[in-house]
Amino acid sequence: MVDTVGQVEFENALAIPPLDRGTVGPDGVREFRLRAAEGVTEFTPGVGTTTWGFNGSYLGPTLAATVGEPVRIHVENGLFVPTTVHWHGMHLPAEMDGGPHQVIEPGVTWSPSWTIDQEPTTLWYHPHLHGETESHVEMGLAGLFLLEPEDPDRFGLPHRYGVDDIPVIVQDRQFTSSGQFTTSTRGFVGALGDTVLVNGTAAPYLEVTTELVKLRLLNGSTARTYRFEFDDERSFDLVGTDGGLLEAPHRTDHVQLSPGERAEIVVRVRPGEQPVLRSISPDLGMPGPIAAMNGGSDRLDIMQLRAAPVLEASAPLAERFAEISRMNPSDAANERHFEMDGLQINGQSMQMHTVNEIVEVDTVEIWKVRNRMQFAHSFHIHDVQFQVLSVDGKAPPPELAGWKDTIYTRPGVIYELIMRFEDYADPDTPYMYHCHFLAHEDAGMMGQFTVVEDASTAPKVIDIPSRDDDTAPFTGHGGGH
Ligand SMILES: [Cu+2]
Repeated sequence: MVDTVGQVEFENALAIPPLDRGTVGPDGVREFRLRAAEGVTEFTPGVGTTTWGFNGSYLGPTLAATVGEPVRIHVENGLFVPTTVHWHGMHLPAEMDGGPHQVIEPGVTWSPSWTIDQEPTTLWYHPHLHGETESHVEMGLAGLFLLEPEDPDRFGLPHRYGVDDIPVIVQDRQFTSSGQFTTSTRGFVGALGDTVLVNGTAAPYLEVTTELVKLRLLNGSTARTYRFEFDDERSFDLVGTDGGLLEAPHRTDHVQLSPGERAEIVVRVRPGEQPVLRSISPDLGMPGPIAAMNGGSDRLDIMQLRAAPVLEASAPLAERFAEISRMNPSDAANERHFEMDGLQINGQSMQMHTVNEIVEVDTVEIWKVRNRMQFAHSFHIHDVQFQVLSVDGKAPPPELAGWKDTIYTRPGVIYELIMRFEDYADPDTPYMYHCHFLAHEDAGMMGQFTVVEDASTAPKVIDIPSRDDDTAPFTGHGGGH
């Protein structure tokens, strides 16, 4: 069990990843440049850790585009191994998705483009190379991708990046005695670190200068689930989940996120106070001793907020946001079942050439997902944001009532999800669905689906370009290059 509550000194100012709005070229496309490369990061002054980052040594810039805009991202692989970059939560053509089929070889630049066509929200990007996702994310390859509304002043939500709209990328890491990353402490869920980094900062504090501050929480960890709360158990407003705003702020005193999930919360502070964001014993739904081996008893100090002696007034938060139009189960053209058992889905492991599910374009489907184990899993679907119809036959709780792309699947519980596969038919390029515990995904707990015009003629086997180093193992943390 890890317990750092009350022991973290909060001596480092929280790093804010640079906001990158790219540049709009003559063709009207907003263009961004990312370069993945190895570097050295000092999480502790004087101790250099070998890390990977985009446009820097650890993590990457926060990309931002406005809903409706065409974008193009030039991703250069400056590493010594192949990688990919997946736009988690993004609705886009499969060949732009950055999954296991869009490999970027060392020295190569990949330039996907699409038009932002979904609700404003907090997305993120990270590698998705089959079998290597955990190691690449652990080394530091991840960043946020903000989809902004045309009218940022709407609903009274704080929206000044780095001032009252704060990225909070939470990751746990374990360090060797020489200060290098290691993933040697593992539960069934994967690597569990004893040091929390927020935006790559250990023991962070955030100076708050406004009455209301919005935190964009991303669980950027590979395996750990957090149950975020404040040390004084204050309540705050949960305003958004993975794919967009809730219909109304949900007043609560905690929010639980499994790997890959996001939550936007608005916190009110009083002058001079210093509340601590922490994670206390996430409810994993596993039997006690098993939960304890997977972080279920862990208590972690995350970040201190330091409110200024005088705070700038904030606009009042709206009591209601926009209505979410509910997808109707009677409109569903198809119902599929996904049984998670062991490290497989429906008794199958990920095969690069196998299309497990074929979906017809412009249809609504219901996916029923069940984790048959006593151990934790989660379920993430590419391309779409889904709505949760039911959890264990009951209406979803407020935190699952909005748009989601990743959901924690408690043992034994059936999650009924509904989604629309609006466009981008392509019978030859699959999207992924998978457990977002990255070690499970790497072990093959993943399947592929295509979105096609005509399911009766779509291939169930696809060609995959051969790669010389297809089976080359990851050379390990700490590099040596
Ligand atoms: Cu899993």
